[in-house]
Amino acid sequence: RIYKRQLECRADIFRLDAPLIAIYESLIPTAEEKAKQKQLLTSLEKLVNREWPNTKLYIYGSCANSFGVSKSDIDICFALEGADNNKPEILLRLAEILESENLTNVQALVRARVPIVKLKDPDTEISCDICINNVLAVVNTKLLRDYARIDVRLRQLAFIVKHWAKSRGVNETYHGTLSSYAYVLMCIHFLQQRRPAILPCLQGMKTTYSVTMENVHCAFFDRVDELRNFGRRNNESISQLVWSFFNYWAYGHDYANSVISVRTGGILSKRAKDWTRRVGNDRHLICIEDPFETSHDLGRVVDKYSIKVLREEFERAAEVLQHDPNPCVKLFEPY
Ligand code: 3AT
Ligand code: MG
Repeated sequence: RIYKRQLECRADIFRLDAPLIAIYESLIPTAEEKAKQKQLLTSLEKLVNREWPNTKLYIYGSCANSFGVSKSDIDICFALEGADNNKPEILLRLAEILESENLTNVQALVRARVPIVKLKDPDTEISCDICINNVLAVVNTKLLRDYARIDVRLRQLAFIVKHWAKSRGVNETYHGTLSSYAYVLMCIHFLQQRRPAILPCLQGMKTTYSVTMENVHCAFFDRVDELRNFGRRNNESISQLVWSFFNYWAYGHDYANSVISVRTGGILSKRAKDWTRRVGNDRHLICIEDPFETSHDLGRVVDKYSIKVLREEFERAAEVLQHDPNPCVKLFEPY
């Protein structure tokens, strides 16, 4: 299957630039929506501070990494020292407090891989997930946001890819497909690989930001304002990039041997990472290295059924972009 077919890009691909940009723009949350998210965070922080004074809530995930579309749920991290051994009790207490206020759909999911409290603000209809001390997620949120500030084509590509994945039902980790976080890493890696490159490898540059969290040393170059012109020697447009992205994952990627790695800005071998066989539930059928937790494969949720679904969807997208008379509708058609 690999290298089965690399299509020659259709000549009129540029006609898709305007509609793709229009879709991207329609998905961007409004300033009003961002302000409401901030307000909700502030009022939640006040509630939390009544029980736990001088603590802070941090937004992470798509509402903070700049890859959030309109009406996304807010992911919140409650930073509380010494809480790591009794997260369930704290989350249950937090749920009690939130329920006694004006919040609805409050639910503590204490047995999840990342235990959380879910809630909804009835005034704004915004839903939130609050977790405790998931600090690495706050750092990977910053890494993604910093990449997005270098070249606007990353945000455009990632919005289109996320919108496609949600429309086609392949953004559901509990069904064995990939998280939004994984798709954004795939987009960053893809733009690092263009020639000339559209994105640099921030973790391969001089360290200007570093923290150690959960025994993981996180270091990268974060003065991204200095990199605003980085991708200017590459003038590929969004239609070409979307086309190439899906062609890469449909026909170009070597699923048997390759690991994509934003951390190194390149491809690693599965053998070098010892990701060649199934260990427990980790099958490594599509390998996406976490930039900080390098033993963590974001493709580990994918199983032998869902890998087929994913690859068929990549191929479908490539075909639609190549041949369909109306690709911007067909690409996002509900499955
Ligand atoms: P949506 O717009 O909500 O689909 P998102 O970027 O908020 O996209 P998630 O809600 O799935 O994505 O995840 C929230 C954040 O949690 C994103 C990332 O900072 C972190 N995260 C998610 N999955 C992982 C993972 N497997 N390993 C480390 N961090 C993760
Ligand atoms: Mg989210």
